[in-house]
Amino acid sequence: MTTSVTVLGQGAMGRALAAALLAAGHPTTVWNRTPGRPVPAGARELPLPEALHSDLVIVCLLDHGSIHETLDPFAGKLAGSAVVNLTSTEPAAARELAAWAAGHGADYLDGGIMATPPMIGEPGSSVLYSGAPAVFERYRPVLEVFGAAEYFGADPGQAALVDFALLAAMSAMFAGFYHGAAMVRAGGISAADFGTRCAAWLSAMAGSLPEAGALIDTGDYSEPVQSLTFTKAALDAIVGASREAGVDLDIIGAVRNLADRQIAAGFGGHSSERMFESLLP
Ligand code: FVH
Repeated sequence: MTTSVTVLGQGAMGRALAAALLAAGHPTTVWNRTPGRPVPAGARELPLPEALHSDLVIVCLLDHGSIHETLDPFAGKLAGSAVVNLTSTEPAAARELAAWAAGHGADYLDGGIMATPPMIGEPGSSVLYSGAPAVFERYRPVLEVFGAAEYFGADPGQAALVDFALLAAMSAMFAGFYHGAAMVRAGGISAADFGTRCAAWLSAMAGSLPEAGALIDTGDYSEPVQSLTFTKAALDAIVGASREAGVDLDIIGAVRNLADRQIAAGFGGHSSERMFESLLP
C-alpha cells in the first residue's frame, strides 16, 4: 500500500525531500509557514492542521524551537500518526521531542540528514535514524527514497549525537584546510590549487581512521608507531612555519595543546592517538 506523507517546511531541504517522495510515487502534502514558497510539482499544499492528515508526518524546519512553534497548537491532531523529525536538533532536544510526541499519542523517530538538498535521493546520500524501532521498520521503504537509511537504536538522541559528531569532524577538517590555505598564500599558491592537493592528501590519510579508532578503543597507547614526543616536534615545526607565514595560531595551536597536555602528564612515549584523551572530561 502506498504511504501518504506530509512534509512540514518547504525550505531547500524540505522541498528536496518532498520531490523525492513524489518521484517515488507517494501522495505528498506540504506545508510552509510563509505562503508562496515554490513547492515541487504534484505536491498538495494545505494549511495546518489539515496538512497533518497523512500516515507519516516529516518535519524539516529550522530548529527545535520552530518545531514547537509550529506543532504545539495542533499537537492533539498528531495522535496515532508517526512523526519523523529531520530538523537538525541536539540529542537532548530530540529526546524532549520524543517525550512530547508520546504525550500526544504519536510515534516519533529522529533523523540526521547526511546530505545537501541536491544529494537527496542520489547515491552518497544517507540519513541516520533513532527512536521508535517499529516506526523505522514500518516506514523504512519510504525513508529509503531519501538515501541510505541507517538505524541507531531506540534512544531518540542517538542519531543526532552521531550526526553532530560527524559534523564536528568535518568542521575541524575544513578549518584545517583553511589554515593550510592561509599558509601557502604566503608562498603565492592559490586556495584552489591547495584545495586540489589537500583533498588528495586528506583522502589518503583518512584511510587510517578505523585503525586509529581501534587503538583508542583499547585504551592502551603504550606501544607507539608514532610517539607523542615525535608528533610534538612536528607540531612545533608546523606552528613555527605558520608563524613565519603570518598565519593565526588558533587552529594549529589548539591541536598542539592536545599533545602538550598528554606530554605534561608523562605520556610522551605513548602513541600520538593519546591526544584523544585530552578531549575527555
Ligand atoms: N540544507 C542543508 O544542506 C542541510 C543538510 C543537513 C540538514 N539540514 C537541516 O535541515 C533543516 C532545514 O534546512 P533547510 O536547508 O531546508 O533550511 P532553509 O532553506 O533555511 O528553510 C528553513 C525552513 O524552516 C522554516 N522555518 C523557519 N523558522 C520557522 C518557524 N519559527 N516556524 C515555522 N517554520 C519555520 C522556513 O519557513 P519560512 O521561513 O519559509 O516561513 C523554511 O521552511 C535544518 O534543521 C537544517 O539544519 C539541512
